[in-house]
Amino acid sequence: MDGKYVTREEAAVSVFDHGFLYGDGVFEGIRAYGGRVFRLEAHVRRLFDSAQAILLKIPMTQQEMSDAILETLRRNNLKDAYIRPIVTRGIGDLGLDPRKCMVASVIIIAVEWGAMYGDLYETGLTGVTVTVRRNSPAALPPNIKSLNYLNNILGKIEANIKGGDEAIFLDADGTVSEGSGDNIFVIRDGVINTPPTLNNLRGVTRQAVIDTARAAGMPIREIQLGLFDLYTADEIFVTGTAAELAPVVKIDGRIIGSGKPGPITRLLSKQFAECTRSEGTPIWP
Ligand code: PXG
Repeated sequence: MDGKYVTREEAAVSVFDHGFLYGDGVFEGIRAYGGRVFRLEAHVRRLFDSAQAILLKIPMTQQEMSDAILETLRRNNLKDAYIRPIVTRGIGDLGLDPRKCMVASVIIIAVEWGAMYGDLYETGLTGVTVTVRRNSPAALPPNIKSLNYLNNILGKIEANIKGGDEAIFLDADGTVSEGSGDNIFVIRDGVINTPPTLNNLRGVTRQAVIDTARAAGMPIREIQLGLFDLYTADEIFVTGTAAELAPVVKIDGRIIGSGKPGPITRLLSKQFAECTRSEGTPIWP
């Protein structure tokens, strides 16, 4: 926290921090696999891009941020971990004006972490499209990974109520956007489709899957999708740092393809696992 290493119990933020009061701040979610941090530079760059978009000055360089993340992992002796860098606007008063906050606060949380969905990687997730629409890019661009996740949480609550494992968001026009914490891919006739990133987060996992598919010569394209494309897909999967690559086998009661994780999803999943095992910045150089 702000350059000091503290225990879980000691780690506390002020009630006057604008991150707490208003969600005024940005964050990242990063994974380490077998002692290597997956796509560290891409995550740190996105953190700084998010900060730039909300006019938040991070009081360190990208290199210093990467070094601090690696040092946090070393101090906790973590090899397989989830890392949560957070930058808040810092301590201000009860007014909104960010000019009252003199210095941004930097927090890095690192915890041990395994797979998120357990058996669901084998059996597949149930997705539900939610009535709450993804934040409009004209209001709060989904590209900013901000501390204000209420839109995502409202979708997740709706999915929970409707008995789904993940919420699938549409935007105000009914165009497919993303999940509550992951990007979406839709396969039809051997072509892998994913929405362009105007109405969703530029996922690091999304990019890794695009890179892997292109390297393997698989047809992949960024294209706007609607509900019909979801319901008539051969395969669907979602991608995220936490979710990794998770098959979706049912959406709104419609069975997708065979109702089991499809062959392209399974192949990409295997290729992604190879990436996470072989790529990455070593924690101990
Ligand atoms: N979209 C949104 C809205 C996200 O929050 C992704 C896509 C995937 O991006 P990456 O770069 O991780 O491939 C995210 C990921 C969770 C959780 O509990 C997920 C995220 C953040 C916090 C929690 O699943 N972000």
